[in-house]
Amino acid sequence: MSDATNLRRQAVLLTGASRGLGRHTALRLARAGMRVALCARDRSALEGVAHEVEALGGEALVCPLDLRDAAQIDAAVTRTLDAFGRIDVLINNAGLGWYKPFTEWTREEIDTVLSVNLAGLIHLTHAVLPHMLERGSGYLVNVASDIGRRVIPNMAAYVAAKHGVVGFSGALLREVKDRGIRVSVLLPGIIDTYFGGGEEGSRDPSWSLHPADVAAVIETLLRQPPGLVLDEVTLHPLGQEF
Ligand code: NJP
Repeated sequence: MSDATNLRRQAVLLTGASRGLGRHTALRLARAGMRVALCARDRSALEGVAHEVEALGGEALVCPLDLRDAAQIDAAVTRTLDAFGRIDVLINNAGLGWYKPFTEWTREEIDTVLSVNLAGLIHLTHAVLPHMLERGSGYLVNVASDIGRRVIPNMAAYVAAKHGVVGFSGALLREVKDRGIRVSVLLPGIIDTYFGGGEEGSRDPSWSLHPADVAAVIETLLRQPPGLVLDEVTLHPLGQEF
C-alpha cells in the first residue's frame, strides 16, 4: 500500500462545526495539520471551536452559514477560498432530525430536514465542486446515517433525506472519480451528540458511538492513498439494534 496521504496544510470546509461530531472532526483534523473553515449558524459556538483549534496550534476560519440560504452557501465558499486559496476537502456533516410520528411533524420541520440534510448538502457541493474539478483533485465526505440504507418508523422525512444523501453520493462519485475527485458517504449509527435535542455525554457508550471515534474514522477516509476510496462506510456501537 502507498503511504498515507499527508493532510498538513490541506484546507477543509466543514459544516455542522459548532458542536457534536463537527466539533470533534474540526479538532481531529486540526491536529493533523489541516486548515479548517468552521461552518454552522451559531457564530459564538464557532468562535469557541476556533479557539480550541488555535489552542492546538491549528488554523481556523469562522464561517457562519445557514444551509437553507443559497446566498450564505455561496458566501461561505467564497470566504473560504479567499482565506485559504483552495478547498481540498468538503465535509457535509450538518444535519438534524426529530423522532416522532410523521403526522406530528410540522410542515416547517419537514422542510427544515429536507433543506438542511439534503438540499443544502447538494447546493454546497455544487458550489465547491467546480474549484476541485479545476484543480483535478478533491475529497467530498457526506455524513448520512445508517438509516440512509435501512428504514425505521417515526423519522420518515429524515430517512428520506438520508437515503437521498446516500444516492447522491454514489451517483456523484461515479461522475467525478475519473477527474481526481473522491466521494465518501458515512453511515453512522447512534452518536453521543446534541442530535435531536440531546446533550453530549448523556448517552450510554454501550449503545452510542463517541463523536471523537467517528471523527477518527473521517480522518481515516481522508488518509487513503489517492487511488483508493472508501465509498460507503457504515459504523455502529455494538449495543445498538441494527
Ligand atoms: O448533531 P448535533 P450531530 N445550517 O446536533 C448544524 C448525523 N447523524 O453532530 O447551525 C447550518 O450535535 C448545527 O449547528 P447550528 C446527523 O444527521 C447523527 O450528531 O449552529 N448548520 C450543528 O453544528 C448529522 O448529519 C446521529 O445549530 C446547521 C450540527 O448541524 C451529523 O451526524 C446518528 C443547520 C448538528 O450537530 C452530525 O450531527 C446518525 C442549518 N440550518 C447520523 N441546522 C446521532 N447523533 O445519533 C443544524 O445516524 N446545523
